[in-house]
Amino acid sequence: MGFFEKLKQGLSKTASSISSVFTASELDDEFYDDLEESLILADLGMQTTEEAMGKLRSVVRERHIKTVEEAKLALREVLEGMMDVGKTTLDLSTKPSVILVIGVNGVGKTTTIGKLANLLRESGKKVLLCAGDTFRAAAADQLEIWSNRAHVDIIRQHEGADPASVLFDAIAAAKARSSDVIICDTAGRLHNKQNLMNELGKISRIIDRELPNASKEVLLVLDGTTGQNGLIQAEQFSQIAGVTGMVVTKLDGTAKGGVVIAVSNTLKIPVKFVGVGEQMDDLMAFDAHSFVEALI
Ligand SMILES: Nc1nc2c(ncn2[C@@H]2O[C@H](COP(=O)(O)OP(=O)(O)OP(=O)(O)O)[C@@H](O)[C@H]2O)c(=O)[nH]1
Ligand SMILES: [Mg+2]
Repeated sequence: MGFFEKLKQGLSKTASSISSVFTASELDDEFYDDLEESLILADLGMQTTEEAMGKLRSVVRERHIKTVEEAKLALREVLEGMMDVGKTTLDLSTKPSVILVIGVNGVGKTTTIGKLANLLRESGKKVLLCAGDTFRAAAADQLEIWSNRAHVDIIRQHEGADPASVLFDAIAAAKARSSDVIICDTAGRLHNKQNLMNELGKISRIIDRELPNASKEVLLVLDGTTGQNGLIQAEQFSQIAGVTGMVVTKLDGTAKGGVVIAVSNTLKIPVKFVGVGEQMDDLMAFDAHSFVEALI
Protein backbone atom coordinates (compact mmCIF):
# COMPACT_ATOMS: atom_id res chain seq x y z
CA MET A 1 0.00 0.00 0.00
CA GLY A 2 1.31 3.46 -0.89
CA PHE A 3 1.63 6.21 1.68
CA PHE A 4 -1.39 8.14 0.48
CA GLU A 5 -3.58 5.03 0.57
CA LYS A 6 -2.32 4.24 4.06
CA LEU A 7 -3.07 7.75 5.25
CA LYS A 8 -6.46 7.66 3.60
CA GLN A 9 -7.27 4.34 5.21
CA GLY A 10 -6.07 5.60 8.59
CA LEU A 11 -8.19 8.70 8.32
CA SER A 12 -11.24 6.93 6.93
CA LYS A 13 -13.14 7.06 10.23
CA THR A 14 -12.53 10.78 10.52
CA ALA A 15 -13.23 11.37 6.85
CA SER A 16 -16.52 9.50 6.64
CA SER A 17 -18.39 11.79 9.00
CA ILE A 18 -17.16 14.88 7.18
CA SER A 19 -17.91 13.52 3.73
CA SER A 20 -21.57 12.88 4.55
CA VAL A 21 -21.97 16.64 4.99
CA PHE A 22 -21.06 17.17 1.37
CA THR A 23 -23.97 15.11 0.11
CA ALA A 24 -26.19 18.12 0.88
CA SER A 25 -27.80 19.76 -2.13
CA GLU A 26 -27.64 23.39 -1.01
CA LEU A 27 -25.22 25.73 0.72
CA ASP A 28 -27.72 26.71 3.39
CA ASP A 29 -27.53 27.18 7.15
CA GLU A 30 -28.15 23.51 7.67
CA PHE A 31 -25.10 22.68 5.56
CA TYR A 32 -22.90 25.03 7.57
CA ASP A 33 -24.27 23.71 10.87
CA ASP A 34 -23.63 20.11 9.86
CA LEU A 35 -20.17 20.92 8.63
CA GLU A 36 -19.28 22.73 11.84
CA GLU A 37 -20.49 19.78 13.88
CA SER A 38 -18.53 17.29 11.83
CA LEU A 39 -15.31 19.30 12.13
CA ILE A 40 -15.72 19.40 15.89
CA LEU A 41 -16.36 15.65 15.90
CA ALA A 42 -13.22 15.17 13.82
CA ASP A 43 -11.41 16.89 16.69
CA LEU A 44 -10.36 20.13 15.09
CA GLY A 45 -11.40 21.75 18.36
CA MET A 46 -13.73 24.71 18.83
CA GLN A 47 -11.25 27.45 18.06
CA THR A 48 -9.87 25.94 14.87
CA THR A 49 -13.33 24.89 13.70
CA GLU A 50 -14.70 28.40 14.16
CA GLU A 51 -11.76 29.91 12.33
CA ALA A 52 -12.13 27.44 9.49
CA MET A 53 -15.88 28.08 9.20
CA GLY A 54 -15.33 31.84 9.14
CA LYS A 55 -12.72 31.54 6.43
CA LEU A 56 -14.86 29.20 4.39
CA ARG A 57 -17.83 31.57 4.52
CA SER A 58 -15.65 34.45 3.31
CA VAL A 59 -14.25 32.44 0.43
CA VAL A 60 -17.74 31.31 -0.55
CA ARG A 61 -18.91 34.92 -0.50
CA GLU A 62 -15.91 36.38 -2.34
CA ARG A 63 -15.92 33.78 -5.09
CA HIS A 64 -19.69 33.58 -5.38
CA ILE A 65 -19.54 29.87 -4.77
CA LYS A 66 -22.90 28.24 -5.27
CA THR A 67 -22.38 24.48 -5.11
CA VAL A 68 -21.51 22.10 -2.29
CA GLU A 69 -18.80 20.56 -4.44
CA GLU A 70 -17.08 23.93 -4.89
CA ALA A 71 -17.41 24.60 -1.17
CA LYS A 72 -15.65 21.31 -0.49
CA LEU A 73 -12.68 22.34 -2.62
CA ALA A 74 -12.66 25.71 -0.88
CA LEU A 75 -12.64 24.04 2.53
CA ARG A 76 -9.64 21.93 1.53
CA GLU A 77 -7.84 25.10 0.53
CA VAL A 78 -8.77 26.85 3.78
CA LEU A 79 -7.56 23.97 5.95
CA GLU A 80 -4.36 23.55 3.97
CA GLY A 81 -3.69 27.27 4.46
CA MET A 82 -4.28 26.97 8.20
CA MET A 83 -1.59 24.30 8.43
CA ASP A 84 0.94 26.43 6.60
CA VAL A 85 2.79 27.61 9.71
CA GLY A 86 6.41 26.82 8.91
CA LYS A 87 8.84 24.53 7.17
CA THR A 88 7.75 20.89 7.36
CA THR A 89 11.18 19.48 6.49
CA LEU A 90 13.99 18.87 8.97
CA ASP A 91 17.00 21.15 9.09
CA LEU A 92 19.91 18.71 9.10
CA SER A 93 22.43 20.99 7.45
CA THR A 94 25.33 20.44 9.85
CA LYS A 95 27.37 17.32 10.47
CA PRO A 96 26.35 16.21 12.96
CA SER A 97 22.88 17.62 13.43
CA VAL A 98 20.80 16.79 16.47
CA ILE A 99 17.16 15.76 16.72
CA LEU A 100 15.71 15.74 20.21
CA VAL A 101 12.49 13.77 20.53
CA ILE A 102 10.22 14.73 23.42
CA GLY A 103 6.66 14.10 24.56
CA VAL A 104 4.42 12.57 27.20
CA ASN A 105 4.66 8.86 28.17
CA GLY A 106 3.48 6.39 25.59
CA VAL A 107 2.84 8.80 22.72
CA GLY A 108 5.25 6.94 20.45
CA LYS A 109 8.61 8.69 20.86
CA THR A 110 10.83 5.61 20.74
CA THR A 111 8.88 4.02 17.90
CA THR A 112 9.03 7.27 15.93
CA ILE A 113 12.81 7.44 16.46
CA GLY A 114 13.19 3.92 15.08
CA LYS A 115 11.14 4.76 12.01
CA LEU A 116 12.84 8.11 11.51
CA ALA A 117 16.29 6.55 11.84
CA ASN A 118 15.38 4.18 9.06
CA LEU A 119 14.00 6.93 6.84
CA LEU A 120 17.12 9.02 7.28
CA ARG A 121 19.46 6.08 6.75
CA GLU A 122 17.61 5.25 3.55
CA SER A 123 18.13 8.83 2.42
CA GLY A 124 21.88 8.33 2.84
CA LYS A 125 22.44 9.78 6.31
CA LYS A 126 24.64 8.14 8.90
CA VAL A 127 22.47 8.03 11.99
CA LEU A 128 23.39 7.59 15.65
CA LEU A 129 20.74 6.97 18.29
CA CYS A 130 21.13 8.26 21.82
CA ALA A 131 19.27 6.41 24.59
CA GLY A 132 18.41 9.53 26.58
CA ASP A 133 15.45 7.90 28.35
CA THR A 134 17.29 6.43 31.32
CA PHE A 135 14.25 6.66 33.55
CA ARG A 136 12.71 3.35 32.60
CA ALA A 137 14.73 0.12 32.68
CA ALA A 138 13.47 -1.19 29.35
CA ALA A 139 13.68 2.10 27.47
CA ALA A 140 17.24 1.68 26.19
CA ASP A 141 16.57 -1.96 25.31
CA GLN A 142 13.56 -0.90 23.26
CA LEU A 143 15.62 1.72 21.45
CA GLU A 144 18.36 -0.81 20.85
CA ILE A 145 15.88 -3.15 19.17
CA TRP A 146 14.93 -0.30 16.85
CA SER A 147 18.59 0.50 16.17
CA ASN A 148 19.06 -3.09 15.00
CA ARG A 149 15.97 -2.98 12.82
CA ALA A 150 16.99 0.31 11.28
CA HIS A 151 20.67 -0.71 10.98
CA VAL A 152 22.00 2.32 12.83
CA ASP A 153 24.33 2.72 15.82
CA ILE A 154 23.24 3.44 19.36
CA ILE A 155 24.91 4.95 22.42
CA ARG A 156 23.48 3.92 25.78
CA GLN A 157 24.39 3.81 29.45
CA HIS A 158 23.00 2.11 32.51
CA GLU A 159 19.50 2.75 33.86
CA GLY A 160 19.32 5.91 35.94
CA ALA A 161 22.30 7.52 34.20
CA ASP A 162 22.18 11.24 33.58
CA PRO A 163 20.59 11.76 30.12
CA ALA A 164 22.89 14.71 29.50
CA SER A 165 25.88 12.43 30.05
CA VAL A 166 24.52 9.88 27.58
CA LEU A 167 24.14 12.66 25.05
CA PHE A 168 27.65 13.87 25.80
CA ASP A 169 28.91 10.35 24.93
CA ALA A 170 26.73 10.26 21.82
CA ILE A 171 28.11 13.59 20.59
CA ALA A 172 31.68 12.38 21.09
CA ALA A 173 30.86 9.15 19.24
CA ALA A 174 29.15 11.06 16.43
CA LYS A 175 32.24 13.23 15.99
CA ALA A 176 34.56 10.21 16.02
CA ARG A 177 32.40 8.21 13.61
CA SER A 178 31.45 11.13 11.34
CA SER A 179 27.75 10.62 11.92
CA ASP A 180 25.36 12.96 10.14
CA VAL A 181 22.51 12.92 12.64
CA ILE A 182 22.11 12.15 16.33
CA ILE A 183 18.55 11.29 17.34
CA CYS A 184 18.04 11.50 21.08
CA ASP A 185 15.25 9.74 22.95
CA THR A 186 13.96 11.29 26.18
CA ALA A 187 11.76 10.26 29.07
CA GLY A 188 8.27 11.71 29.07
CA ARG A 189 7.40 12.85 32.53
CA LEU A 190 5.01 15.71 32.53
CA HIS A 191 3.73 15.05 36.04
CA ASN A 192 6.76 16.91 37.25
CA LYS A 193 7.17 19.90 35.03
CA GLN A 194 10.15 21.24 36.93
CA ASN A 195 12.06 17.97 36.55
CA LEU A 196 11.30 17.85 32.91
CA MET A 197 12.32 21.42 32.38
CA ASN A 198 15.59 20.84 34.23
CA GLU A 199 16.34 17.73 32.23
CA LEU A 200 15.57 19.23 28.84
CA GLY A 201 17.46 22.36 29.78
CA LYS A 202 20.52 20.33 30.72
CA ILE A 203 20.35 18.35 27.47
CA SER A 204 20.06 21.56 25.46
CA ARG A 205 23.05 23.08 27.21
CA ILE A 206 25.17 20.02 26.38
CA ILE A 207 24.25 20.41 22.72
CA ASP A 208 24.98 24.13 22.78
CA ARG A 209 28.32 23.58 24.48
CA GLU A 210 29.56 20.56 22.53
CA LEU A 211 28.02 21.40 19.16
CA PRO A 212 27.54 25.18 19.25
CA ASN A 213 26.78 25.58 15.56
CA ALA A 214 24.81 22.41 15.00
CA SER A 215 21.35 22.34 13.47
CA LYS A 216 18.98 21.33 16.20
CA GLU A 217 15.45 20.04 15.83
CA VAL A 218 13.17 19.49 18.80
CA LEU A 219 10.35 17.20 17.74
CA LEU A 220 7.34 17.01 20.00
CA VAL A 221 5.40 13.77 19.61
CA LEU A 222 1.63 13.77 20.10
CA ASP A 223 -0.63 10.73 20.21
CA GLY A 224 -3.33 11.49 17.63
CA THR A 225 -5.90 9.30 19.37
CA THR A 226 -5.91 11.56 22.42
CA GLY A 227 -7.36 14.47 20.46
CA GLN A 228 -7.86 17.76 22.25
CA ASN A 229 -6.50 16.44 25.60
CA GLY A 230 -3.24 15.57 23.92
CA LEU A 231 -3.20 19.00 22.38
CA ILE A 232 -3.36 20.65 25.80
CA GLN A 233 -0.42 18.53 26.98
CA ALA A 234 1.48 19.38 23.81
CA GLU A 235 0.86 23.04 24.42
CA GLN A 236 2.45 22.80 27.87
CA PHE A 237 5.43 20.93 26.46
CA SER A 238 5.91 23.33 23.61
CA GLN A 239 6.17 26.23 26.03
CA ILE A 240 9.19 24.77 27.79
CA ALA A 241 11.27 23.16 25.11
CA GLY A 242 11.71 25.30 22.00
CA VAL A 243 9.86 22.86 19.80
CA THR A 244 10.66 23.11 16.08
CA GLY A 245 8.24 20.49 14.78
CA MET A 246 5.45 18.12 15.70
CA VAL A 247 4.99 14.43 15.02
CA VAL A 248 1.42 13.16 15.29
CA THR A 249 1.31 9.39 15.78
CA LYS A 250 -1.35 6.67 15.69
CA LEU A 251 -3.33 8.25 12.88
CA ASP A 252 -4.14 4.75 11.71
CA GLY A 253 -7.70 4.05 12.64
CA THR A 254 -8.56 7.10 14.74
CA ALA A 255 -11.67 9.22 14.33
CA LYS A 256 -9.77 12.20 15.70
CA GLY A 257 -7.42 12.88 12.80
CA GLY A 258 -8.55 16.49 12.64
CA VAL A 259 -6.36 17.16 15.64
CA VAL A 260 -3.45 17.52 13.19
CA ILE A 261 -5.08 20.71 11.90
CA ALA A 262 -5.73 21.94 15.44
CA VAL A 263 -2.09 21.29 16.34
CA SER A 264 -0.67 23.42 13.55
CA ASN A 265 -3.26 26.13 13.89
CA THR A 266 -3.17 26.58 17.66
CA LEU A 267 0.48 25.91 18.42
CA LYS A 268 1.69 27.52 15.16
CA ILE A 269 4.30 24.77 14.99
CA PRO A 270 4.49 22.76 11.76
CA VAL A 271 3.67 19.07 11.78
CA LYS A 272 6.72 17.41 10.21
CA PHE A 273 5.81 13.71 10.33
CA VAL A 274 2.79 11.54 10.94
CA GLY A 275 2.74 7.98 12.25
CA VAL A 276 0.32 5.61 10.59
CA GLY A 277 1.19 2.28 12.24
CA GLU A 278 3.64 0.36 14.38
CA GLN A 279 5.92 -0.92 11.63
CA MET A 280 9.19 0.56 10.47
CA ASP A 281 7.81 2.12 7.30
CA ASP A 282 4.76 3.61 9.01
CA LEU A 283 6.13 7.12 9.32
CA MET A 284 5.54 9.66 6.61
CA ALA A 285 6.86 13.12 5.95
CA PHE A 286 3.90 15.41 6.45
CA ASP A 287 2.30 17.06 3.48
CA ALA A 288 -0.70 19.28 4.21
CA HIS A 289 -2.08 18.98 0.69
CA SER A 290 -2.27 15.17 0.77
CA PHE A 291 -3.54 15.29 4.31
CA VAL A 292 -6.60 17.41 3.56
CA GLU A 293 -7.24 15.43 0.41
CA ALA A 294 -7.30 12.24 2.48
CA LEU A 295 -9.48 13.91 5.09
CA ILE A 296 -12.05 15.60 2.89
N1 LIG B 1 -1.07 2.13 15.82
C1 LIG B 1 0.03 2.83 16.07
N2 LIG B 1 0.75 2.58 17.18
C2 LIG B 1 1.86 3.32 17.40
C3 LIG B 1 2.29 4.32 16.51
N3 LIG B 1 3.42 4.87 17.03
C4 LIG B 1 3.67 4.22 18.19
N4 LIG B 1 2.74 3.28 18.42
C5 LIG B 1 2.63 2.36 19.58
O1 LIG B 1 2.47 3.10 20.77
C6 LIG B 1 3.06 2.41 21.86
C7 LIG B 1 4.00 3.34 22.62
O2 LIG B 1 5.09 3.67 21.78
P1 LIG B 1 6.52 4.08 22.32
O3 LIG B 1 7.34 4.39 21.13
O4 LIG B 1 7.03 3.09 23.28
O5 LIG B 1 6.14 5.42 23.09
P2 LIG B 1 7.09 6.34 23.98
O6 LIG B 1 6.60 7.73 23.81
O7 LIG B 1 8.50 6.08 23.67
O8 LIG B 1 6.73 5.81 25.44
P3 LIG B 1 7.58 6.02 26.81
O9 LIG B 1 8.98 5.68 26.51
O10 LIG B 1 6.94 5.07 27.78
O11 LIG B 1 7.38 7.44 27.22
C8 LIG B 1 3.76 1.20 21.27
O12 LIG B 1 2.95 0.07 21.45
C9 LIG B 1 3.89 1.55 19.79
O13 LIG B 1 3.92 0.41 18.97
C10 LIG B 1 1.50 4.59 15.34
O14 LIG B 1 1.76 5.46 14.51
N5 LIG B 1 0.39 3.79 15.17
MG1 LIG C 1 10.10 5.55 24.86
